[in-house]
Amino acid sequence: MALDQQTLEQLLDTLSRFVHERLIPAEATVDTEDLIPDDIVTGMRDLGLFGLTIPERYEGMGLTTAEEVEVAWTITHAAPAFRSVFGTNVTIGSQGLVIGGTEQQKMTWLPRMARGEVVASFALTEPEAGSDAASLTTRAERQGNGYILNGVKRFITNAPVADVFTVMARTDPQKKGADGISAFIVDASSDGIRLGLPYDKIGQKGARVCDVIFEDCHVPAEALIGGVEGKGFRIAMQVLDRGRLHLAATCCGLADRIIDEALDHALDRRQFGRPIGDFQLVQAMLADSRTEHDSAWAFVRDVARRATAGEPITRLASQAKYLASEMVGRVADRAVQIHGGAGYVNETAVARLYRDVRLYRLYEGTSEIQKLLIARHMMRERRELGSSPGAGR
Ligand code: COS
Repeated sequence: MALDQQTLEQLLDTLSRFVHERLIPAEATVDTEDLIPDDIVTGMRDLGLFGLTIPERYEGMGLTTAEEVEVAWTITHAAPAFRSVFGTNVTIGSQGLVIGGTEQQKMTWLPRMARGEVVASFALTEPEAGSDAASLTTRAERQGNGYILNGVKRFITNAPVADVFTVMARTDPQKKGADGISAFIVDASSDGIRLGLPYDKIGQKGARVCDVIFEDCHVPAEALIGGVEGKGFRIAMQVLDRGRLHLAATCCGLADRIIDEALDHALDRRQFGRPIGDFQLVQAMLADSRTEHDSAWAFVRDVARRATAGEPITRLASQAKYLASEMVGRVADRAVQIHGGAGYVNETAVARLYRDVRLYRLYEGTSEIQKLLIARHMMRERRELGSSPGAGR
């Protein structure tokens, strides 16, 4: 259910204060210690951030997609590792259940996810199945009244702290592609689950990522999301549609923050007897960044509005993610350039954010996969509808 405008603005104001008073001051320490302090996680729980998109019926805030992107933009004015604390509960970790879960599955897990009592992770990627997600080989073999899971899931965000996983696994080995894949909601405390060591990433320090290894892990039949086999890949793709749009909004929030950092530096830093912002080559970088952010953000908001109105957004979500993730990469690169040598040392915010934003062109589908998806949809739309509508239709 949509919030009224005043409630939404109050929420965004509160989050903006949280970002500036609690998160930004903690960024440098989080980067060096690779850990988000417990009091910040508690603060996020108190603000209801774990349940932003979970329907109110299951104790979440039930934000519409249009509202969700405003929240994502606001919160990512701080380093993106903070968002990842609750990010999987809000997007890929919970949405499989929201989209395809049975009432029983929803009642069991969603209220606890919304309250931040459990952390939910999304386990799709494997060592040999990254961009080609439909080639995954993790097996879910029917045995008695349940399934036995075997396989390895790679680069799973929040796995080191997860209480529950949405796991995509092959229930029908005869079907090689998407059709043989089912989705399961798996309690992380089940026997037969082992975690790899946390990855030492180049950025987003504090965000936790590791492999998850299933070795004869028995799950009950009730763990099959929706109670029907063969729907797992489609569920995962629908989850990613919304996840990609959410990520696009976070790219825009980060870009806006980075532009502020660059602008402050351009005004403060003096060379040749004047602020470097007086020089036209610096001005050009600022102008390009501002313009690129504003256009990407306008597009993301438009797609979110369409999603809220119930329009299909698969292609548009890929466009938004591609556009915004490439945009924030360029914005961060220019900000480092404006900072000069200071932009290359980790005590400077833009140096850390430059490392952080690199991930956006990779996860939840690389830029190359987004382009492939966009073009595929354009061609299908032309074949089936006789047109491939642009966003301005
Ligand atoms: N919503 C609903 N259904 C979808 C869908 C979506 N967004 N996307 C695909 N499907 C359905 C298709 O309609 C198709 O079903 P039908 O055969 O009944 O039509 C089925 O799923 C298979 O889809 P498709 O043929 O497009 O699968 P491909 O193997 O060609 O894979 C890509 C498509 C490459 C786009 C997919 O594997 C992908 O997104 N890869 C990137 C994965 C990713 O983002 N990984 C990051 C990990 S999560 S952090």
